[in-house]
Amino acid sequence: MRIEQYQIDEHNDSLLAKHDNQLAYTKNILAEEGINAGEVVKALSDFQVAIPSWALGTGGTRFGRFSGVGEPRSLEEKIEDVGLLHTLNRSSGSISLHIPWDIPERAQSIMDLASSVNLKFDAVNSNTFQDQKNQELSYKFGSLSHVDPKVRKQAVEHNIEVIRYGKELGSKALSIWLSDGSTFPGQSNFVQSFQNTLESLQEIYTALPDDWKVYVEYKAYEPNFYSTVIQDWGSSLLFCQKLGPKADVLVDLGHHLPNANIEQIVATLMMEGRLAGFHFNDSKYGDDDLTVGSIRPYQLFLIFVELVAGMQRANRAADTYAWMIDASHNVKDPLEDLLQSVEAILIAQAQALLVDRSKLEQARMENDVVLAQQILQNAFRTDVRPLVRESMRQNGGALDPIGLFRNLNVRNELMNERGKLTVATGL
Ligand code: RM4
Ligand code: MN
Ligand code: MN
Repeated sequence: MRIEQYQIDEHNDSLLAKHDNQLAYTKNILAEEGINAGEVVKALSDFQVAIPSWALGTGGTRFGRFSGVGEPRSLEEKIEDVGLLHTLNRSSGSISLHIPWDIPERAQSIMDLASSVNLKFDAVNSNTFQDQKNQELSYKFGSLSHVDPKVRKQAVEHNIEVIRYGKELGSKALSIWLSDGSTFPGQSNFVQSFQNTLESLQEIYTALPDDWKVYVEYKAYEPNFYSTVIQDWGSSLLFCQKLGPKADVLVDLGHHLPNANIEQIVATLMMEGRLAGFHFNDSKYGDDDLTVGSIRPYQLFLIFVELVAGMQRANRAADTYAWMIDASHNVKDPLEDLLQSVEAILIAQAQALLVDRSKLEQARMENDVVLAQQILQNAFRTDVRPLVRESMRQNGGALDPIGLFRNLNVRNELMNERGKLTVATGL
């Protein structure tokens, strides 16, 4: 299914009067604060968030999975789905492939299909957290860190194969998330596991093309429950520093222990120039992979306050980082959920752009704690949704992507095309 431009235009026309009013009001209140709303809209229009190929189907928990309808059955249909998202919001212009869940067998036709819906290929993701059919050696007790060099070799080769697939599609980065660790005390030697992992990563690093990066993702626990080899940003940074300049730290919002100050981690990584990018999601308890901004929108805003500051300090454009949604949709329609997540990201970014940085610095210098809090919360409590809608509209997208998705009965249409009982690979 494709959504045509005239359908978006008709939809926008029906909402334009209301939108114009809201936008004019927002512009006015921002102008009173000396903020140019047009610049904020421009920054939002430039911000693109990648969609992972594994997040287009209904996810499950370890207790079960309640499939939706019309889920994509192939990589082609996943590209079609991301294309639909991007047509609606113009902010999801790339897809991140997971190997081997989504192997691009015919690279050229996959690339043609993607470019026909204006998509690029983001980082490619390896998978050594599961065993695949016909796999020679098991990853039950680890992959890159395994005590047996033969298993490590197999895992290294898999990563190099993933780079090969990515090269064919024009990807520029390999994302590695390692589930390696131990579930019981005594099970593994921390130092040996670290060193084995480092050696394996070094081999992968050597195989990286010159213009590629490797993103090293950390996670505090799960699937291992006692220790994880790359458990936190410190270990991840350590690996990256030992590997070299092509390795950077990937932060997944859900991969921290409860109440971690993620915004401070972000500030530190950016200070060191080692932030690769983000896997966005939200959580209340663990790696819940919920819709971005659904549980802790203030935390998301505070993270963006640091991201915006870090990008300005480093004079780096937003598209030099990797932004991706890494969520699982157990009860919502995956496409609607992804639209909500992208919107939440743009809202947080817009709010962060409203923060009066020089006033904030002055308040900090004067230890005016009350004022510092007020400056942040004034920005957070501003309704920036008209700016987000305007950025999508200016890019040719819909003023209300979810509204249009529903009006056009997209899910129904997909169900008619693909059938009721389809199950996508993924989380
Ligand atoms: C992990 C991690 C990775 C993702 C897998 C599916 O928890 O977030 O980024 O590839 O899940
Ligand atoms: Mn992740
Ligand atoms: Mn995760």
